Amino acid sequence: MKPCLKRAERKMRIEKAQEYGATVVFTFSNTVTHIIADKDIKYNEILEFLQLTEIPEGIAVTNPRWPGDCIRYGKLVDPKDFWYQVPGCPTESQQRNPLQDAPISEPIGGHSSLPSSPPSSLQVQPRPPPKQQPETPTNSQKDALDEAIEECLTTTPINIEDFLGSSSSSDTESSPESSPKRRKKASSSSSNSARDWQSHFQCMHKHTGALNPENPNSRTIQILEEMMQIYDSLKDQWRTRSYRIAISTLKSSNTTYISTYEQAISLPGVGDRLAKKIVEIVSTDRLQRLEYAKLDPKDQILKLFHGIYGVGLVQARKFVAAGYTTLEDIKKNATLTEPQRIGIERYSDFKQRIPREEVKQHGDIVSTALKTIDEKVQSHVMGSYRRGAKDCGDIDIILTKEGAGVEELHEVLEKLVEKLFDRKFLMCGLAIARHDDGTKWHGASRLEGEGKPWRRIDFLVVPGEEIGAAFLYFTGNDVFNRSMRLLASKKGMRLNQKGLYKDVVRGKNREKLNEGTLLESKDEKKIFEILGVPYRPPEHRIC
Ligand code: TTP
Ligand code: MG
Repeated sequence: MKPCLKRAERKMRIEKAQEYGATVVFTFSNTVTHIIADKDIKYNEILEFLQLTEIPEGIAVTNPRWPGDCIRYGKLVDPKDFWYQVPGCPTESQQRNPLQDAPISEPIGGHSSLPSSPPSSLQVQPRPPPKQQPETPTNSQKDALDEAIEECLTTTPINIEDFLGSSSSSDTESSPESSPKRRKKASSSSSNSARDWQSHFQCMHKHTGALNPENPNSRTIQILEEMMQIYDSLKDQWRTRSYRIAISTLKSSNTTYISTYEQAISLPGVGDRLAKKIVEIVSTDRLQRLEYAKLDPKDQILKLFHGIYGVGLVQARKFVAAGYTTLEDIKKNATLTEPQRIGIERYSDFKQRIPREEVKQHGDIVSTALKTIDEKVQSHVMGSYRRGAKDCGDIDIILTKEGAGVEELHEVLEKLVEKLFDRKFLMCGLAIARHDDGTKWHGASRLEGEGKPWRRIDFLVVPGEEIGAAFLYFTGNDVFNRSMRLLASKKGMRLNQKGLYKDVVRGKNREKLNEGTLLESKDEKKIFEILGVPYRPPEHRIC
């Protein structure tokens, strides 16, 4: 079933959907979650074309207005709303969807193998509201920026199209010059309105990441976060994004207990489905969709395989499609690269979170070894460790030296790796990526002692001049990074792990025609300053 991409509008829609994280497939399978038909196609023609007698439950069939509205409203609007229906589509009561009355409906990762009816134990008694919080926080708790953010969050719906659009990168960023509409907007902005639009960005918010037990919505946030993690692990960027926005909104509105549909739907970034889910959580103290997801064997297997080092989602899906159900199956039957083989052997080691204290010990071993190679080379533990996490997924270490370029640091890295293998700290190398702008080395390390687990460790070589931009990038988290880059882009600048630039000239398709002029790369705080963002210490960069 080769798609006809001759129609320009269809081609454009496909590209746009991919830009926003959709995976477009040209053969029908159980990984499909949405079928988007051209506007002149009827429901029975779709069935005929797909050679089906009915559309399997859990798959939404829509007209092209649906993806457009998802982008316009910055969330997944309900594909069952009548204006998205394809002509001839059976009405809800005609559809045999046993889940339709339950407040859940989204399939995860395209699987529709959900239990066929909601558990009989579903309770509908609303959970009693937690201890009431004072309606307004004291002024001393907020600064002017927080107030602007709060005002913006409660009065202005987040319209993703305002800051996403014809994208320039995988992060779907765009700059003010990317569309006439946006150009006009930017040029007519007063400083106040500039502040307003800036406050939509995650990087303008103070985030501690820790769940505030005082927040009356903390249970709702906790369950939504679990659900988001599942979507995230399945690389479902759309749903992950809308959950993230909703969670961020709930974290900000920490004085009101959100318990009704009306309250939930009035929150910025919360649409019909999420509002229903919030009500379900408040009413039943749990989310059925989350429980199904945890039970669904196919989701579990996909997650298991996707967790292997070196196995991406496409490969993981292939393993599932080949009928493998265990790591042992893959090990015995699949053709694997050496890193993937190690990824399986050390699966449980690599999956364990690493206690902060242990990350520090690994970091200390590296810095001690470095001193014997070149006293002036420094190592810094980055990622979640720098953000103050109590445990980390891996150990990210930057190697840098004042005045040194990549070539000099490459040599240091080579010697370091050799030394650390010799002293049996490094257990294996998994990948190495050498670029002109730096080198990444992936491997595993282990502390001395019986039965100590292997830990994933990454070395990143960063020239001394670029350390500020690298600190910013490798501290993360990734959403914070995207927000910062997006903000830079809105201001006509460009931010990457090497620096902040201005005057980047872009071509017709947003391709970069020059590198631009470097504004700052060495000093992390100056980058915040130039962007007009209040400096956020690493522990406040969790979105
Ligand atoms: P990671 O080690 O993947 O993430 P982390 O250290 O924040 O979390 P974990 O404890 O699970 O290891 O990446 C390190 C930083 O690199 C991350 O904080 C931000 C940046 N980064 C991105 O900006 N985008 C990405 O896609 C990745 C993988 C990393
Ligand atoms: Mg990390």
